[in-house]
Amino acid sequence: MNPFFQQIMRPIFLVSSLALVAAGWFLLHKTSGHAAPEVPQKSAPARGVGAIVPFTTYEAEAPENRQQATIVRVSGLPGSEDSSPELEASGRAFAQLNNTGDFLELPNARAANALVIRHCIPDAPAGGGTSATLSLLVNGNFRQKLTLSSRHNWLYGAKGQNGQSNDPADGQAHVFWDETRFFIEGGLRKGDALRLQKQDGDAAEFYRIDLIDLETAPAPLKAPAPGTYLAVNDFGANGADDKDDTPAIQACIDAAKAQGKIVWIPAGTYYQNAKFVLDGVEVRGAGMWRTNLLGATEGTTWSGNVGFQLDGDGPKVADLFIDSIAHTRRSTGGKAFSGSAQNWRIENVWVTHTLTGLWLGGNQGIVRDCRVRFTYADGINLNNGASDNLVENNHIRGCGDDGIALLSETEFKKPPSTHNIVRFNTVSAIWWGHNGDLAGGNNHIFEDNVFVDNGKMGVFTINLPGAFPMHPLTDSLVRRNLFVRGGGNFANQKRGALWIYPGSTSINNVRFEDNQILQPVFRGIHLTGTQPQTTLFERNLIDSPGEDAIYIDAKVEGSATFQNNTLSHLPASAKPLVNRAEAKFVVEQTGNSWQ
Ligand SMILES: [Ca+2]
Ligand SMILES: [Ca+2]
Repeated sequence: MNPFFQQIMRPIFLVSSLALVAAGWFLLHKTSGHAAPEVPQKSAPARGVGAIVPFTTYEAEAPENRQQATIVRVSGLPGSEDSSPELEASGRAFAQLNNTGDFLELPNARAANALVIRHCIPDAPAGGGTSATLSLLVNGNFRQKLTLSSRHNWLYGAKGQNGQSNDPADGQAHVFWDETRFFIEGGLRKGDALRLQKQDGDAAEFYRIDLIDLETAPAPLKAPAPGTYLAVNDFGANGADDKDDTPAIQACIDAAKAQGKIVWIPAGTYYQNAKFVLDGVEVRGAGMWRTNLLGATEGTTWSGNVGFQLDGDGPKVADLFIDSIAHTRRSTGGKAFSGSAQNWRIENVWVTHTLTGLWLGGNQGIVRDCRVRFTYADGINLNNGASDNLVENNHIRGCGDDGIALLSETEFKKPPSTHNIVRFNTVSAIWWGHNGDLAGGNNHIFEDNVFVDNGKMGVFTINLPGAFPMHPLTDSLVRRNLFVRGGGNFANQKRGALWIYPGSTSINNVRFEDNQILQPVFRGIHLTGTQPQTTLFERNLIDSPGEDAIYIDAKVEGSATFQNNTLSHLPASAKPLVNRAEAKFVVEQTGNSWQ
């Protein structure tokens, strides 16, 4: 274990006295129906699971809200080709305003100056999106109009596939939700009633609201210490006009590289038309609510025209917001972060509407305290031999592929990736792929994460498909995670909340300990694939599965040990454990609640 790894293994978070809310645990247990049993854990986390975030999430459908609205929920088990707003919604439910006067009200809101709405308004008849206002009221008094858009959501394609066309003629609709953020004029005091209402002039045929995040966005951060930085404004960038800032900011980056200084981007909105290359350079903004980098043109490559390429030793980006206008093809949005660097850092960055959030190789990097919302593909993906990296306390929602993935591909001819840690993250409402994906390499850890809701697949996978050959996965640990409502019916597979698939290479000595698997849509644990797998499941809880709690497909080879696991609220027609592989797959069971 190298010194870096030891350092990041220590608990890093000092929870401040600010009114921070552990997003995952509290809200989910408040809204998850009948209580799952308490099961003692073998090991204790440094704090509660999931990301600690400065905002509070209010699900629109929650019964404590006032609603003159239609509440829509998933009912029954999804078919393999199903796509629907409720299947892709957080909590698998939402509120819909149809008629003038309809509203959603939070009767007892927290103090806040900013909100995020996860919403869906109709698409244009020929695709490409519409926009419409919605009215915001506080304590019954009109405050402001909020302009919502469906430019990015509403994608189309063949049923059961991840189609990303804007043309409704190309097939079934999916990708129903987008997120938009606003400052609240005049702000909210604790206990105020916050209402979103369809009033005169709010012209969309319907307004679907999945959730609202309320937050007190901090004031703009101050510039770094005098003499340590170069400001992009001194190179011609202007965050108050609508002109392109790309050459000015890149010139500032290059000068900062030559002089060994930080790049400072003050509060403002800057337009970007080519990726910024950071060779070991540090870039800071005034905060994720204050410094905005907007991709202003459709890209032409997978890397796209927005965000940063990280190279060299020590590139760092912190405290800014990245948004892409791209919506015509998933690839044109580009990756907000690409490249392969040593000692990279990405902190307090908010990414949306890009192809991916992070798509990085490299070593000894840290991404933490970031938000990734609505990407066309993965939220955070470490690949290309990436090792000794930490993914911590990020909040990810609405990705078009894996929320957080560790890939160890063979195509780059690099050794297997090793020693990546993914912890204290919350990943929700993924429309394709899985919330978490551990695909090859060794000595990785996924711990203390909250993975919740997924439209098509499981919430956690070891996915080793033939189409993307990976190194074997060995000697890794998945523990103390909270997996909620995982599972989908992609290709009629009834994927379990945990979907373990060695399709082209093997899995050896992977341990699942002290995880809570709540309300899996189909199976809780689902072992499939054709290559050997050897796993241990110890002290996990499966509560309220939709079908058999543990399911082993017919072609699976290898062995699994299940010891001291707990199963509760099994449907009458379901079994605790089904081994269709029989003699080819050895199952050892000791001390489980169903024995
Ligand atoms: Ca919801
Ligand atoms: Ca400008």
